[in-house]
Amino acid sequence: MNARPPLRVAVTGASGQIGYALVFRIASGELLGAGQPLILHLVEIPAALPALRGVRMELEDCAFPELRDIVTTDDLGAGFRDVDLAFLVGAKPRGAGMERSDLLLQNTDIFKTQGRALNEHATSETRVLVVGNPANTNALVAQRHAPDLPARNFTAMTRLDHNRALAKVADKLQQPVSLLRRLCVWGNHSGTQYPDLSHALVDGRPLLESLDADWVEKEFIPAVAQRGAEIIKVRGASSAASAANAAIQHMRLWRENTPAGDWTSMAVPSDGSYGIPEGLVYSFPVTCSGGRYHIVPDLPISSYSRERMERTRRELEGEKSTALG
Ligand code: NAX
Repeated sequence: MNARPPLRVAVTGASGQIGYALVFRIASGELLGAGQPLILHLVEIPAALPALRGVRMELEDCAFPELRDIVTTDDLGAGFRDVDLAFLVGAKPRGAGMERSDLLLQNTDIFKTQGRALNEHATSETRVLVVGNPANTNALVAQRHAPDLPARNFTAMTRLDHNRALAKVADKLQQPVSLLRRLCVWGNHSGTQYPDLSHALVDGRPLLESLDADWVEKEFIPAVAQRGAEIIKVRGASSAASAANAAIQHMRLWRENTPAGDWTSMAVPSDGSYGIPEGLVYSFPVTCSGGRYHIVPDLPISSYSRERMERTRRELEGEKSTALG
């Protein structure tokens, strides 16, 4: 008989497209591993509760062996109480004619409320991943409204951008993704992000030896940064399965270890590394071990990289001042 206590996993926006792609994979054991029981806390706005009931029924119909209970709620107290992991996916989408600053402010309200609820109902061990956009700044807002929780527990997702970069380079080199190491994405999950190949290796050799600098600057960086928009154009809806996949990877790597000699990209509160102001939620290359992430230290930064890193930093500081006044 399994003696492990269940872990509690919260997902907001659980009946949205990413939520629908995410919760079944979590319930199947892909996040926590076989033999780890779990309880899902699925959080939605009142209007989406009927759809959420449908998601719950489908989860029940999967008869997942490790899924011990499902909480469906529009109450953040019930949603976040004692959760071990929180995926904050639900957010206000950008409507027609809406300015980016309007989107930012409407989401600021949502993430202020969620930060306060986490502060009250979650624990100092709760790990938070913000997926809902603008993800970095939403994570910053939630963190600022949860003063009793460790700031480092609040992160935002750039692993989807990291994966897009891996896939693009693998395709260009006609090499499997498994041979690539040490790519990273710096900064904001937005068009200013900087997917950086300067430290990357292919089969142990510096990757830039095999790539033309012009291709990197003119094709690779814009293609990765604009991939989300490209998916919307082709699919008629934004990335969902690939976002859910990246969210699971982000949390798994955080709880477990990054493979030896490799990194992942995570947007985390800066500790001042690379001149990024402390507290700004900025994507860095990180390693994970012992259940913690560590920003990769002391990488040499070229003047080109510095300029790109600063551009995305400036955008994040602008978002921060709009969101926090
Ligand atoms: P959907 O509109 O399909 O689903 C969002 C769900 O969130 C809806 O069911 C809605 O009812 C719910 N919701 C809204 N406000 C809520 C609140 N205050 N509390 C709880 N639930 C709430 O969007 P979806 O495609 O699932 O995308 C979700 C978010 O992920 C969006 O903000 C989107 O921009 C963002 N993304 C972030 C990515 C990243 O890499 N960080 C990539 C994919 C995606 O674009």
